[in-house]
Amino acid sequence: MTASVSTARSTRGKLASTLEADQLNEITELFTNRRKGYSLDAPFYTDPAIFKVEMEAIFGTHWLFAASVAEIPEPGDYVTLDYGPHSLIVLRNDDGGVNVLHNVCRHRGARVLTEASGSTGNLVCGYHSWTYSPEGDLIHASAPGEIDFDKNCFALKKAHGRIHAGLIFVSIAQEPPTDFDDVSQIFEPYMAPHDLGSAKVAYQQDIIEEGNWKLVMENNRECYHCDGHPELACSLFPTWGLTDGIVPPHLEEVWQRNKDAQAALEERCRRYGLPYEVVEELDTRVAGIRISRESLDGDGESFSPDGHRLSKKLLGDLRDFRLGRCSMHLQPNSWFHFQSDHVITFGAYPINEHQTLVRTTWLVADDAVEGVDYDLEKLTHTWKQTNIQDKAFVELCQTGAASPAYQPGPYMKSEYQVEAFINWYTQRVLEHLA
Ligand code: 3BY
Ligand code: FES
Repeated sequence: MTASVSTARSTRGKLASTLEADQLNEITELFTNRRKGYSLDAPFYTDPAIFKVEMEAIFGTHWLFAASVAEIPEPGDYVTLDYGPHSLIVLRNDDGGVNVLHNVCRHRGARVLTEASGSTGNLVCGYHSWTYSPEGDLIHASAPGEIDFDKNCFALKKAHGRIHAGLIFVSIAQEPPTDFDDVSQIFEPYMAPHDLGSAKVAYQQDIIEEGNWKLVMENNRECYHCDGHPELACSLFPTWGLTDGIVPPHLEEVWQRNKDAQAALEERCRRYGLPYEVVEELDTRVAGIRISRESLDGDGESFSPDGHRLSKKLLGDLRDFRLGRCSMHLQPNSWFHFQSDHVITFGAYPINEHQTLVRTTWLVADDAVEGVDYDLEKLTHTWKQTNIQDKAFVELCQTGAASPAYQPGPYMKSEYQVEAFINWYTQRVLEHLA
């Protein structure tokens, strides 16, 4: 907490230099006067100045999911991660950890690595061949006839990286919030048994949604719209949005079936020593989190039309396919579905105030053979379709926010996680602006 506040103080100076004082006051007022329980005012989705504030207060301050270790299994493997004006290199080091470096050459600022992923020894800038070690130290900068200069002063700028249960997180803050220490301890026991260290990438999909990143997140945080996901709906019990005690007569039978399946799932988890309690701290923590382990319909194993497994190989040391889905939401920009046979990770990376990159990665056991143990089309079908449908929903809302007729509307009870996301977001920005 103290750490994030001190970062906020040091960066407010930067905001003040890039935004007019009037503009900053206006933005602060918008955040302060927001009508609770209602969707945000239009400028939150359309105003480049607010985007600038978010790039500092949210994406410049907090821990962000970057990739899983399955994407960079060997020393020297890297991914580049771009969001807003930032580009980071996330490189696996010899110690099994990650080096996180700003992808901006210290000579004249060229991007050093231009590929989305790869494997490298030293990092060589393509412009004038300044060469950096994997730790980012400048080790070679030859220019004929040049007087010597102190190379120590021109290392690539470093950011923070950490790995928990095979998930890699980065932060570009000087002092990232320490609350993540506790949060990582909360989610590790849920995710670690799936052992992403012995998983491989089956498929990765990048889509650009023509919408503000918060619309992407809001859409992800509710299933009120899940009738719009016919493929996903096959593996979910059709009881989303319902609360105990208010079940319409035609859904009583399926409600009971879901309850029985959930009880059986929890019994299996107890038997295998897997945690199944719901964690609900979406806006009560600096590193907001939600975890729930939920039964799936049909065979209850995976996101397939009949709930049957999509890969024949169990992940990690798991001993049972019928583990439903263990879903995790992390503020500000990621969500995950862990099944016994595969894991799907999602990250939303803002490009600007009206465009967002959504990266989805499907992971299977590293000894699973494509075409033998899993069919790639079947493995990816449900979430590819769901992503296309979600993209359309987000884009409808972005168009609406740009219209003069747009006015914030009320969140329904089943949208409490959307509200928690918005509460978390506004609280974090207001702290930063304080
Ligand atoms: O990832 C999910 O579970 C959410 C639920 C509804 C929209 N999105 C598909
Ligand atoms: Fe990188 Fe010149 S800009 S070496």
